[in-house]
Amino acid sequence: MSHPNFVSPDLIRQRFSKAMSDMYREEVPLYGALMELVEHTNRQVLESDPQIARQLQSTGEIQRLDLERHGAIRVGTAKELATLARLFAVMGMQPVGYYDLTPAGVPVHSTAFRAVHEAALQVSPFRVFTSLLRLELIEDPQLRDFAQSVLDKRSIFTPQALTLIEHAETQGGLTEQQAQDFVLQALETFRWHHSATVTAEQYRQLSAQHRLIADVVAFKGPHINHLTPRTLDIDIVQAQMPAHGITPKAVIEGPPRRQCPILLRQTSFKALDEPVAFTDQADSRGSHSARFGEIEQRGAALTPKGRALYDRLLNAARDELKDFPNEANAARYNALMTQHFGEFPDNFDSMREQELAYFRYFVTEEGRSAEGTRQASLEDLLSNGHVKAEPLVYEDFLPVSAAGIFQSNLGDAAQTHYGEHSNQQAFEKALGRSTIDELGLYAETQRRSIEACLATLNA
Ligand code: OOG
Ligand code: NI
Repeated sequence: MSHPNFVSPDLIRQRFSKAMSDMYREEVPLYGALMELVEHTNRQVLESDPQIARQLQSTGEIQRLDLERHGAIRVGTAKELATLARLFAVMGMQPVGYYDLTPAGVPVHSTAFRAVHEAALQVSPFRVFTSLLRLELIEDPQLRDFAQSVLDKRSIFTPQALTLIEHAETQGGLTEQQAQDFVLQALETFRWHHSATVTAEQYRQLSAQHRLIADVVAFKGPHINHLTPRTLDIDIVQAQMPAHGITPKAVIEGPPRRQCPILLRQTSFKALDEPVAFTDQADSRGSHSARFGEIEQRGAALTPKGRALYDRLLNAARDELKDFPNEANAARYNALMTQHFGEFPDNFDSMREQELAYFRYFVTEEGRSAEGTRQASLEDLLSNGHVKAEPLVYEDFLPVSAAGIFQSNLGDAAQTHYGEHSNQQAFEKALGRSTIDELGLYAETQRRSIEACLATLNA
């Protein structure tokens, strides 16, 4: 039972997301510029496209659009990951999905912490893509031991944050004062630190192994490396970024532009070179690049059948390109994507009829005022206009896209080939629990909405 004096986890998450955004805006000025561009574009789209405005109104997404962000962090040890899971749980966030990045030459595996119920997502859809470094993939045993010993020494949580997590777990929640303290204390874990925990030479060695390893091991904590707003038209933002002093990566990750957006499209700008003080230097003479900017456009969540079709078409386009998409082959890549995705129906009725996407069902005004619909089936209610279907928005990430985002920020070092691949079991052991299957969550939301419609109209 939740205590009447406790602040709801959803509200804590909403406040935390705002605090994170304020901190990042202060730390990374380009983030502010990107936010303005996204807000401006979203206003434009809503004014010029009444259908999108209507659809977002029906689903309630219009109210969460300006709040919508995802962040990303990378941690070094099982203990850090397990404690993060407890910290995020205080804010109603659970680990959803498992992403293996080793096929793309990035020595991590990941999950996304987020709210899981549509009502909670409505209050705050804040998500954090969280990666765990796979130290076992460092070939040099001496360097591996060194990295391990540096990580074992650090503590990425403030003592007060740890106490408040325990309070939340034993009391079942946090009071107003505790919730306020928690937001401030939790934020510290994600802050950027100018001072490194290793010498310049140790940094160089870690970095030579993989730049990502240096990013995780050489610092006091898992600084948030990007915070991504949601745009309603990613092509407009991508085209306008240069005019705002922001250079985007060569291609937009995810599906091509469509009438009916699906899954997730993302683009990013290159990591910034930032001054860093190594332990053997008195001033910030060194530099490190980790933090970058990203934007995303979200579309319909796909069913297993829709996702299989997406994966097949994406692979076909990439196989035909015969290379990672880059500056030189970007135009050809876009053309191949458009060509292959011609096979994916681009209207919501077909996607619904062929069970390619998940939908939410709503009783219409007509439905509310009509009588005599008792025991009608969902299809009857749809065809007589008493119920309408809106696509369910995709709340997760895409492994191939995530790899593309990692790579555009890591450069050549990301071409490493690892013999060992997916290891969800090891990840979940480190996490201290299993990850949730995202497809089950969408199916549940769809089912709840159908039941609610039938209960209203067939009562
Ligand atoms: C995460 C990269 C993946 C996304 O949105 O797919 C990502 C990272 O660089 O830590 O952010
Ligand atoms: Ni991201």
